[in-house]
Amino acid sequence: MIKIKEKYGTRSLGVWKGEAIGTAQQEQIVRRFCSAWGTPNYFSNDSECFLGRWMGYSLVCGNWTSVDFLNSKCIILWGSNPSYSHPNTAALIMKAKKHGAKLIVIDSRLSQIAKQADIFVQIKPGTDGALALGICRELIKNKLFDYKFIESYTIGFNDFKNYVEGFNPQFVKKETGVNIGVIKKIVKFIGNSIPSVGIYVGVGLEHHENGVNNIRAVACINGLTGSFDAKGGNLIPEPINMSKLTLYDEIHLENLEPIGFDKFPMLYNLRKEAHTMTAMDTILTEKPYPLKGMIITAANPVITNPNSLKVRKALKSLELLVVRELFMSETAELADYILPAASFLERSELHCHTSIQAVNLTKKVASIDNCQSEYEFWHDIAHRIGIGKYFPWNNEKELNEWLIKPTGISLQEIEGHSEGLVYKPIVYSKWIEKNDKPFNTISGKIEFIYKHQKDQSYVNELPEYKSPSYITKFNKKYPFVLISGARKLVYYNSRNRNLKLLNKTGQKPEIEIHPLDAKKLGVKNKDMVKVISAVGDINIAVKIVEKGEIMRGVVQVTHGWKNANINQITHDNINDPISGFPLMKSVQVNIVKL
Ligand SMILES: Nc1nc2c(c(=O)[nH]1)N[C@H]1C(S)=C(S)[C@@H](COP(=O)(O)OP(=O)(O)OC[C@H]3O[C@@H](n4cnc5c(=O)[nH]c(N)nc54)[C@H](O)[C@@H]3O)O[C@H]1N2
Ligand SMILES: Nc1nc2c(c(=O)[nH]1)N[C@H]1C(S)=C(S)[C@@H](COP(=O)(O)OP(=O)(O)OC[C@H]3O[C@@H](n4cnc5c(=O)[nH]c(N)nc54)[C@H](O)[C@@H]3O)O[C@H]1N2
Ligand SMILES: [Mo]
Repeated sequence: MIKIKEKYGTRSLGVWKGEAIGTAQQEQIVRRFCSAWGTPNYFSNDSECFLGRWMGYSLVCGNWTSVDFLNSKCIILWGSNPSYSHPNTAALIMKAKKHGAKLIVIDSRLSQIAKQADIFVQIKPGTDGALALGICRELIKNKLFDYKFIESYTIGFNDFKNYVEGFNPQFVKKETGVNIGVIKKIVKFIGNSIPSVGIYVGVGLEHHENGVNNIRAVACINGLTGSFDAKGGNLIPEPINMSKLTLYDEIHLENLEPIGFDKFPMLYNLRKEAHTMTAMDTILTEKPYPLKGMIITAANPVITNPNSLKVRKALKSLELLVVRELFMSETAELADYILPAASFLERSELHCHTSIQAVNLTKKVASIDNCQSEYEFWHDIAHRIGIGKYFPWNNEKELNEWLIKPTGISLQEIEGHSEGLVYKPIVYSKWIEKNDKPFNTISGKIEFIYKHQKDQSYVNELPEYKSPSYITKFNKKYPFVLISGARKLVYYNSRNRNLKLLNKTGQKPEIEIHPLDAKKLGVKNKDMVKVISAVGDINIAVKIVEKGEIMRGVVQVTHGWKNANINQITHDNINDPISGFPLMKSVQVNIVKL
């Protein structure tokens, strides 16, 4: 590290936090280290997870929201299958359904939760914005909106109203494949439930060329129905007042440009994230400056980032690659140093669950020699390289005590509440009390349009809809549309393929395909096919699904497999212009029988 600093400067070292340590305090420790060391290049899985949704909602209402499922009258799951991805949420939804809530699931596949929906809406990948704007048009036409709320608490309604005029049911049907009758039924369900309409957007909407604007369009449904912060709607959670681990207020690195900032300024401006995909090009080209070292913790980008052959080549060419892992992952195999990391069972950390406004402390239940917790690692390395003053706490416990102090809650109190200690009860319609700034947007109101372009944020004024390239630039060479990464119940991203017990479930990499498409290709179950995109190709076994399970012409492959790694064919250089997210769904591909 010191050699890299002397030769190229501090910014030439990056740090990458993966999904396995989530977004809790561990992320803040990594960010703290980056600032203390002097690099703006904090990377994470959030270059391709969650931030697309966060931005979409934040641009409209100033926050990421959480759905008040149990009180909702109409729940819309949009590109999410919690039955597999978040079973606890699925259980809440089923409970709400028992109490009379209607469930609408909008997905390109008949997912597990879609099978339990009152309305399953099968949609062409990447066209969700058109459906959302079409729904808004019908709500406005039928006067199914909260007029008082709109008048006092929103901006841009008239421009938005004019814009959605173009999204008539005939156009929406043609664009999305959703029948006019279904659109009208969705509108009726929403209209009957105002304001208790809870919409949850999943990762299915993020990995597209127009992801953020599509999500903004969805959030506008909440805006029209006044369901932001309403009982049974999308709540605006109140954060806990813990000490801040990040050093952004103290250490300013504005003169050092983060990687990807020129292309996707919102990612850094709003979230202080550098862009992982651009980082691979930077490593290989040294442009705009050399990136020579990377410390990776809890991530396996060789499998999980798009264009994985490029990722492999780039990481391999680094002067220093350190990987903190529990297992010999495909990324660890490339490392100069592999450091054993303590798992969640070996750590005692504070977790804040904003959706229920509760905090809890994980219990350390195991200890394995030489495995360092996140804090121990960053603490020890900081003390060796002369930035120890930023890591003054001797252990996790001291750190946790410092973190929780401003809240007035003690660690002991939290320990007594393994289910989570509520730090603030949930209050609805908080905006009514906040006269000066009801919502956390720049204008303080719900923004149907965004009028703050001067920060070169690449955000369009309106939540504009753009057809995916597979529609506008249909290429005969690639007649199929691939959606990748639909979660299965076993396995978690690239994890756990090495666990014998889970392997007994018999899950294998496969491409899910419509029976008529299979027939046309002349393939049967378990036949091997080559799937080819403009980026690369992979060989994979066929799984023919039931007729209604997937649309004709659409195929699905779950990510995470090393022998049939779908990210070998996903795009790192076709990105959502606002979030920078890669095109991993709506990918144009060809399929050839082997
Ligand atoms: N068991 C398990 N749980 C997990 C994970 C795991 O790998 N395994 N991963 C975790 C992670 S990192 C995340 S981010 C979350 C994600 O959690 P979710 O957001 O619930 O993700 P999925 O379960 O994949 O559901 C996404 C759905 O979007 C659909 N979809 C794809 N493209 C489109 C589209 O263009 N439009 C629409 N409307 N739908 C589309 C897919 O068919 C899929 O059913 O899950 C987490 N939980
Ligand atoms: N094609 C396609 N690709 C995708 C997606 C998709 O939908 N389609 N989804 C994307 C999404 S949403 C995400 S979040 C990313 C996730 O991608 P990554 O951030 O790479 O996450 P994982 O694949 O879960 O890898 C986590 C690694 O951390 C290790 N690990 C487990 N526990 C610990 C721990 O406690 N400490 C440390 N240090 N290491 C640990 C595991 O062994 C594993 O190797 O994948 C993305 N990739
Ligand atoms: Mo994720």
